Amino acid sequence: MILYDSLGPNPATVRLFIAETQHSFGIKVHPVDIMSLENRQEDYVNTVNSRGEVPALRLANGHIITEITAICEYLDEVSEKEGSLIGTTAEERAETRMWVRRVFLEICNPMTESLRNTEEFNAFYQGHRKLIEGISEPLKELALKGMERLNGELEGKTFIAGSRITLADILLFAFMGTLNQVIPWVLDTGFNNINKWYKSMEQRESAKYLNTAYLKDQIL
Ligand SMILES: N[C@@H](CCC(=O)N[C@@H](CS)C(=O)NCC(=O)O)C(=O)O
Repeated sequence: MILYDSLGPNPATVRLFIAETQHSFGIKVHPVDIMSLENRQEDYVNTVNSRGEVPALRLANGHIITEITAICEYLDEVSEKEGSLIGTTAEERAETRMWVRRVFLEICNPMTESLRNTEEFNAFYQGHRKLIEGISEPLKELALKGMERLNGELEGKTFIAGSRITLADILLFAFMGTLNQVIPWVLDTGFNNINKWYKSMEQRESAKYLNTAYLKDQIL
């Protein structure tokens, strides 16, 4: 398998997920330079991802899977390790997917779109994404509202779904851990339970996969 990998929260989610499975998939990492717009060139768009986005996973049979939750769920299913980061029963899987959806819709997506719609990033995304003037601040407010709610829901829990680590934790940690480099407010909200949870995620072995420099010549 080949993982088309790069900077940013979406690729980081997949790398961290792979690390947390503790399984060696033998995936070759293929770095894509999004800063030089390699992902928007004909070659990548025609042969890897028609949406011009990373990450993408090329399977051994040549088929390509995109969208981070689809990639993570696929890898979880083919992993030969005991356990699952989605769930081992129908109820656990439903619970994980519930939290993944909440975390993505209420926090990760508004956070990312807030960044994309800042003046600083406007030129970079122009022509590739739909940008709306003046929307960055309201989206930040939405993400903060989502974080406030999650902060309350984390009370007394180790992980977002309770006592087991799931894709929901990995997703939020990957987004906060990468986006804070450009919008530092994501780590500076003062939400005590989120702060405690973030610090515990930072201590995990998988956290080093936030760093793309670490991936040079990696087989995951
Ligand atoms: N819905 C996609 C989102 C992927 C995405 O937005 N990736 C970003 C990197 S974090 C990207 O490709 N950015 C490059 C660009 O917009 O030029 C997924 O779930 O994988």
